[in-house]
Amino acid sequence: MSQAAKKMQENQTMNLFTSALKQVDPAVFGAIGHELHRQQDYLELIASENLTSRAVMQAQGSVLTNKYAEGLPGKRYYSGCDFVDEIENLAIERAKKLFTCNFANVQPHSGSQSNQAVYLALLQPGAKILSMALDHGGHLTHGSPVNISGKWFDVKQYGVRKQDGYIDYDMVEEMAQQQKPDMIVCGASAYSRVIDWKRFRAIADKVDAWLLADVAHYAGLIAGGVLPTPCDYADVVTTTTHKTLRGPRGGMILWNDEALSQPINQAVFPGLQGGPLEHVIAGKAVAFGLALQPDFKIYAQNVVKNAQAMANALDARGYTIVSGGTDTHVFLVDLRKQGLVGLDAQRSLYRAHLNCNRNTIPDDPQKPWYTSGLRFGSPAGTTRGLSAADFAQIGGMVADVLDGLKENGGENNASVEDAVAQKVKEMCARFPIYTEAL
Ligand code: DSN
Repeated sequence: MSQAAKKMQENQTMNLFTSALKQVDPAVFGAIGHELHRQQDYLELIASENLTSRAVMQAQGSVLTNKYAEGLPGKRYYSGCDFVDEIENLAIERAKKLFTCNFANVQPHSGSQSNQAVYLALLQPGAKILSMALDHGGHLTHGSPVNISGKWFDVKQYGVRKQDGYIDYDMVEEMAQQQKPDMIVCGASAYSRVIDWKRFRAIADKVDAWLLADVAHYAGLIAGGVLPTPCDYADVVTTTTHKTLRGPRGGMILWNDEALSQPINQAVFPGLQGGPLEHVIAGKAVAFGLALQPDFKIYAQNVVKNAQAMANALDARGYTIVSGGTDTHVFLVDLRKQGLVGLDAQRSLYRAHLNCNRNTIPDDPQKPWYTSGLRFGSPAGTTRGLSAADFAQIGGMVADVLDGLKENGGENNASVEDAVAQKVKEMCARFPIYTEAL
């Protein structure tokens, strides 16, 4: 090898292990920096998002990203797994403690894959599922026709009562008796009320169905003790780890009956996934450790108080809250009275630095791309340190923007949006987040 080639190889090796992203890839580094500024200057009101800890992000950005570890701790298909075993065992033990259950699989890459793994473990193709309809607050993976769950299973769906927006348990029971499903799925992504897990168990028992509770949205509130746990009632519980639980993006499966361990673990791997993301699992371990601290209980309580304060403020300004309010971190605004479309409202709020997502409301006359509703949530703002009084003020600012949009017939109202954006930026500056993106 020539001296020049040797030198080049040395440089590359040195660069690979020591050079920072800023030098290696200024384009990606720059975009990450812009995202940091966006998170600093916008109020995050998307109910499924949160601001995870720097510690979680450090664990995710670690050397663990290099390791293959198919299998489970102590039983891997690759060698060199001592330390990832230690980390994955920490995640499992902390998850079990946090949710008071006997078994946990922390390998699912997402909530969606957690649900797929449970279907694979417990059902055959063509099996019958009874679940909550997407436009009533359910989730795509609960049997939507556009999702694999809706394509591979025979799905019937329950919803909320027209008169009050609460889950219609009598309807669930009647449908279960008629349909005799193999599995009932409960849990939701846009439902703001306490879910009666015990009633779901009773219904599932009447028809001898599996009960799956998907608590992706509620996990942090359950861990924080402000919502009841389904672990005592459901055969299997699935969740994400990045929403109210405030960890890295990922999924997890929990259960109590040892007889389910083999089918569930084998469904995750090799049934569905390959190598687990051990760097993300390390982030999960860190997040679960933080959620076991006493102050996480205060956080969970504040999340609910803050969502309620914001929903009340919007209600006081004449906006319809689906089901009349919230017991959780999330609520839906029905925009039909104002004649607004969710897409226009979402865009207008974003110009005012208020970030939320448009969402279908029960029996929405609009298509899912447009919608007649907006979904708001308090997890990220509460992490930032905002109080109920701040959230009441945010509710007022949202109402200002929506009123402005209505006055302009659903078109931009730049003067209102700009004025609110200024106030939001001031509020964000009072509650700083990360100072560095990496
Ligand atoms: N995308 C998540 C949510 O916003 O609720 C669910 O998949």
